[in-house]
Amino acid sequence: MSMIVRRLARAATAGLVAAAALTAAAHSAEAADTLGSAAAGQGRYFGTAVAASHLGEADYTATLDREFSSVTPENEMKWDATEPGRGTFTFTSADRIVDHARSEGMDVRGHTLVWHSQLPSWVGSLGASDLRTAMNNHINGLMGHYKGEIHSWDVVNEAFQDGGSGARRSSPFQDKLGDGFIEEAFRTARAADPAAKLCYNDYNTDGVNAKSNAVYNMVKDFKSRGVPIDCVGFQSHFNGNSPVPSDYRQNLQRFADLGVDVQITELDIEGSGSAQAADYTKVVGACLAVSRCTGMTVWGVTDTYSWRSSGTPLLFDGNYNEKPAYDAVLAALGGAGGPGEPGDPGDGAVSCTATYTRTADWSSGYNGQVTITAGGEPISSWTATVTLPAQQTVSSLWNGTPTRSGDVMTVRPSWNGTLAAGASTSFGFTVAKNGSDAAPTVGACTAS
Ligand code: 9MR
Repeated sequence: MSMIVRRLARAATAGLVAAAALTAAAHSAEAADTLGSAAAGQGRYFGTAVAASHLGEADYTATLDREFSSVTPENEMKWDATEPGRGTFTFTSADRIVDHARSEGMDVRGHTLVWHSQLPSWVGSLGASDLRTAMNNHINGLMGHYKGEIHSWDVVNEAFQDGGSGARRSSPFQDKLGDGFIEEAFRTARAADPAAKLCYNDYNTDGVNAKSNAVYNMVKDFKSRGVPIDCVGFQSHFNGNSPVPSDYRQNLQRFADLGVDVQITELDIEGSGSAQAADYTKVVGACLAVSRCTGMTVWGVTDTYSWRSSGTPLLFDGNYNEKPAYDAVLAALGGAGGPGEPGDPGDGAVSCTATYTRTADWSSGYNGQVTITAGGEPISSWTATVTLPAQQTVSSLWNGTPTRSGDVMTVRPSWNGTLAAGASTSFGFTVAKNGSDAAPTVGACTAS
């Protein structure tokens, strides 16, 4: 991709050029060959977390500048970094990132204004009235300093507990100001920079569960009462204990249906090779399937500097080589897929992912659909398994060839085995519930 097209791509995601013009430019020139330009072709940004301390490293900065259209300061905008003493603001490190991003035409996500962690001790020692003043002053201080320069702010981060309760997490803000602190923070933020998108950001909210239900109910309440909120961030830190949820796309969609944008804000997936690549394909596919999913951010440029570096969760290895996960993301974004650079690890490894949706539902039955998406290489066939709850029976299946063994249905292609890298097909089926409304389990997809 030419430098001009790349800059156009960045300008468009920054809102300076209409997305349609950008798409035309990117397509007419040549297939996008960077994450940022390929995402721009889909009307999305593709960002990364950045640490100011690495901006002097040539490989780090070259990779950052070439590939990404948005940056999130990994730690530099947090409270401990920006207001270490009450009313004393320091923006040196954050400014370094914002200045770099602006000089490269990248967007900036602001992370984060009100969070229980990385909070200087003086905040925790304030009484309720002073704490409220300090919270609003902090929001005004940061948003005022960067007014007009931040496309989205994580106004409140991680305010809900893990586990099944859906309760608020204990923090100085929650404990002293009560549930209303979130609403107050968003109202203050809207006034401080009306042009910035205001996001609530959290983790373990990526699928439908008690925690995401609690966030969902809060957003629904905010929308119904006119509390200003524009987006919800899904951090998306995945590993073996916390895999990409099968209902990821549905969860993003239900939030979008409330009338907010959704963003994937801190994506990393521990693993390697084609399995990691397939998971990344799934995440990108989920975002692209939700029209209000406006962009994705991975939580770092290289595995070496990841907060989970031993899990090698990112798209570039320690030598800034593109990993199979990189090829998969680029292909899923519609960029130049196919064979990677000579010596690119994992070249030629075929993979696919299978994601399940219930597309219709009535009292005695439902229709299910499984979408098969090829990974970073073209495939000529795929196999997916669907395990049904014991009572349920399948009355018909289309766009696939099933064989059944007990509760497990193995489905292979009918006419639709051949898929380009990153391309999708789907098969559907009708199920008689026979008293069980439970969802089937879709197993891993295998490709050849
Ligand atoms: O990646 C960040 C790491 O460098 C910091 O030490 C850590 C401290 O809390 O925060 C990490 O970023 C977190 C982000 O700000 C909020 N969501 C979870 C991220 C990973 O811990």
